[in-house]
Amino acid sequence: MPEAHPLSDLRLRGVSCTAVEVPLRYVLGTSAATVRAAPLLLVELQTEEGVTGRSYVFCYRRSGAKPIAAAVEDAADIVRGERIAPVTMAAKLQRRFALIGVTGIVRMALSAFDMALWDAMAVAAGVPLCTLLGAAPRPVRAYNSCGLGLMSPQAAADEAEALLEGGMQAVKLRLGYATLAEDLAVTRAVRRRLADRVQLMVDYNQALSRVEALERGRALQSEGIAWLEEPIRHDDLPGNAEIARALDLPLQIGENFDGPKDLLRALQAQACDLVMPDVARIGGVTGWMQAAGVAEAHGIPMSSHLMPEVSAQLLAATPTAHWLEYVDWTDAIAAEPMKIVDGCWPLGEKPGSGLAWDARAVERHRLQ
Ligand code: SMN
Ligand code: MG
Repeated sequence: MPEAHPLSDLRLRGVSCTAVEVPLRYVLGTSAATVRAAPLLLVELQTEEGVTGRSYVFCYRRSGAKPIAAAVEDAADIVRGERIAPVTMAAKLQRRFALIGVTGIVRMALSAFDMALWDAMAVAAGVPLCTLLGAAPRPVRAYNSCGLGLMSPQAAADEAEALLEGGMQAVKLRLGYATLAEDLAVTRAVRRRLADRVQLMVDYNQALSRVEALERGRALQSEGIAWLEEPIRHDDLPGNAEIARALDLPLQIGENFDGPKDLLRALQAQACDLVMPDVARIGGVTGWMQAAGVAEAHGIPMSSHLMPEVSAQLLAATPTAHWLEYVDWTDAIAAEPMKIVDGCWPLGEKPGSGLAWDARAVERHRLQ
């Protein structure tokens, strides 16, 4: 275990970014795109004291890696030499990036930088990130979000069953076929294959119009589903509010919230029953903790989106923690892939947010 350092004495030296593309064990065909390999940007932050902080973000497209890396390096240049202080640094960086706009790629870069800062602090303190945030490490309930893209009912049922390894108690199915009949056929095939105690979430990836969402949502209400995710455009708040009001199914949105204010606006508009921010869009650890306070104030359960390593740490410190979205994407480059135990992500006593890479695997999957 590395030596602990006083947090008052930790200064930013610099960052280095590495883009990789990791193959997915389960191909993920959503109504929006087919993901066969995931482009990730790995961020490594150095301090003057020799402590390293790590983070990564999913770039969605290969072309995202370079501009996100450029913005991470720009952010580090702005606060280089300063004492590591993520909240203070976030305020300064948001001012500096205000005119280009703290959204999209810039938001992802600042989130990645923030996560690496927090990781460095937790590593320096010799404690898991959740401990630094005031929470005791505990197992975090996870659903398996690998695979279960658009496919035949039989193939989906087979894949759903395979995804229960590790004692998983929930899986997520992508919907948004051409017809409601196909959505229903796949949902029923999967539901029939799973034991009653296994929860089934469904995700439309914003495929539907309001009218279609109401029709399909009503049809799905009696199919034993735990939540209906992103049936329509994520930013149509009145539309989402109408769907949330009309259906008994809990409406889940949040992976596209751009900063904590988007979460606040969605809850003020009563646009959903559940939220699932993405740590790389909500503003890193700093933005997540602000969002968690807003969710708690509204009594809304909060789940995560991708990046399960840091998300598990954050959910342990989230008052209304609901579900961790588990994906195995970093297994290909992890020094030690995480194993789900009894349906939970086990949070141990390892310092930081739990990221350590296998250097040779990173080299093998590196994007030029
Ligand atoms: C999703 C989004 C982006 C990439 C893969 C999967 C999906 C989810 O919406 O919720 O996991
Ligand atoms: Mg989704």
